[in-house]
Amino acid sequence: MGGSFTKLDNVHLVMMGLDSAGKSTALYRFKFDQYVNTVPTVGFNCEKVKGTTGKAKGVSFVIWDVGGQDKVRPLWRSYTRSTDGIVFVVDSADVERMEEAKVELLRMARTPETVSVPILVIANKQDLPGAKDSSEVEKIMCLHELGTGRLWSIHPGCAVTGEGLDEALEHLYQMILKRRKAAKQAKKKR
Ligand code: G3D
Ligand code: MG
Repeated sequence: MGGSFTKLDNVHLVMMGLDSAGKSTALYRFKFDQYVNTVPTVGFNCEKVKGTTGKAKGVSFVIWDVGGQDKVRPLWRSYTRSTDGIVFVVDSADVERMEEAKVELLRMARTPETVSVPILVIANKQDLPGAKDSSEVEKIMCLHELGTGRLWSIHPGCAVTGEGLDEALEHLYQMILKRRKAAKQAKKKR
């Protein structure tokens, strides 16, 4: 992991969320900048992706896409242990499953390994009729429960068209830089 925060080394990200939220679609959007038809993920997918926007331009992201079906969720822990950032993808049109998504997100966010890892929530599937906008998703999922001490942010997106994804990734990268900077300053003070 890591290295100096000024050096543009590989940034490791883990993508999580319930099955069918759009994680793999988002991953292939990042990778190929086009729509790729996905099949339910068995095990995991991993791709190296170059950032395209703002501060994240040219930065290499290694993105792990971990399957979301309930029987593999216990495996999430082994991926979150040494990651720089977490991308949590939510289906904004599936209000019925937001409670389940919330429980999984909070459970994951509270594990000791991830307490200070920045979290980007993507309110995905904004193209669907009836999709909740990101502020509604934020309310329904009670994201304030992530706590004030934690770096987190929610962004609207559509993995099918790619809309919103690059901006969201750049924001996550900025949070990662912020965390590295804070960790470095804390080290100096000691
Ligand atoms: P997962 O990896 O989180 O399990 P997938 O989810 O990426 O496999 O996506 C599950 C389904 O949601 C796919 O449809 C995919 O095309 C669709 N999807 C993903 N992102 C979006 C989006 O932003 N908008 C819309 N409308 N659909 C999206 P199928 O039909 O193949 O199951
Ligand atoms: Mg998948």
